[in-house]
Amino acid sequence: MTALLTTANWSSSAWMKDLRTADPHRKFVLQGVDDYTADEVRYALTWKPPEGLLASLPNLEVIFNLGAGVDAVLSDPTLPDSIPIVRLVDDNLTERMGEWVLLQVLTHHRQSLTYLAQQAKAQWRERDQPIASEVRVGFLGYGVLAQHCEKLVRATGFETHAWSRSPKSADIPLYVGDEGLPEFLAKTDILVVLLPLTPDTREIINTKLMSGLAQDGTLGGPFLINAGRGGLQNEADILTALNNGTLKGVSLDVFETEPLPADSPLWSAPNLIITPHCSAVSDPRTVSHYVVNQMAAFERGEPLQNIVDRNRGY
Ligand code: NDP
Ligand code: OXD
Repeated sequence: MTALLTTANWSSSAWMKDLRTADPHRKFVLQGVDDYTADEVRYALTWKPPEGLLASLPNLEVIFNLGAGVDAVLSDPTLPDSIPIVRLVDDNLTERMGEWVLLQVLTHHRQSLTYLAQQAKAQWRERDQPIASEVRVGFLGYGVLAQHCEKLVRATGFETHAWSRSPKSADIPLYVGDEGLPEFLAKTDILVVLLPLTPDTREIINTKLMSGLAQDGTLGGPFLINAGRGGLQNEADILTALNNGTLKGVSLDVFETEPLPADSPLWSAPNLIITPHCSAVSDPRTVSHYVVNQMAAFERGEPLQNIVDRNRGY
């Protein structure tokens, strides 16, 4: 059963090689390069598929989204509504996100931007350093990625808590829904955003939310870290918050427009770290096995794993 690969700006040759190595018996075809007929395609392996592509495949049975976030695939107005969408859950991706989030938390906690600025001026000046257990790190979203990141941050000594859409058992304080948000924010010194982009979460990072963060913390003001999606944030509000002191520092891996335009004022904003949507990149070496194993299980009549709930949007 043929699997069609479409990877937007990723290196498709590496993906084709790893997929064919993971399952030498299956026919994999690359959209826009290989010859295939629309009728033969049973699986679409996609990252940001071109609008209309999935609707043009009459015998499509499963859509495998090659990333964890499915906002791009769900934004196609022609998306066939009866086909299951499987999203990516991959230990390698999760661990990479853990590294990035811990790095950003420690960077702000240990005042690295201040020390780098001092270094540029050959300035030897020790700053007061709060201890990690006095700093409260709050996770907006508490799914696969945030749960892993939270454990790492907690193991490093920080106090942690989280916010999610629905209640669940957790061994940290968990705040739920609109009612839980104000209290969650009021106890947060470093906010880590790992939400999916849905109609409910679009631009959730705005002036109102940032103003609700703790102002009484030992770091002297709150910090924001977003690796979820750029559409979660209002960038003008973030700039205002940095400039008027509502936020002390920010790390962003995702942006309203990607690549971030060269003339974006974010590039020169104070105390802002920018990374180019690279906190947790899908690696074909591990993701190929995830997809190949799921296709084989599906053909044995077993249930697919990590199916997207289209009503929730993630
Ligand atoms: P999950 O689906 O496992 O977790 C999503 C979490 O967000 C859940 O805790 C969910 O709540 C919560 N949530 C969703 N909607 C709401 C809402 N309206 N109010 C409150 N909480 C909400 O996703 P992952 O952890 O795997 O991934 C999260 C996101 O990270 C992805 O969607 C993607 O956008 C982004 N990502 C970014 C990467 C990068 O390189 N920058 C790489 C990979 C992912 P509940 O638990 O109640 O369902
Ligand atoms: C993802 C991403 O969603 O890389 O996996 O952004």
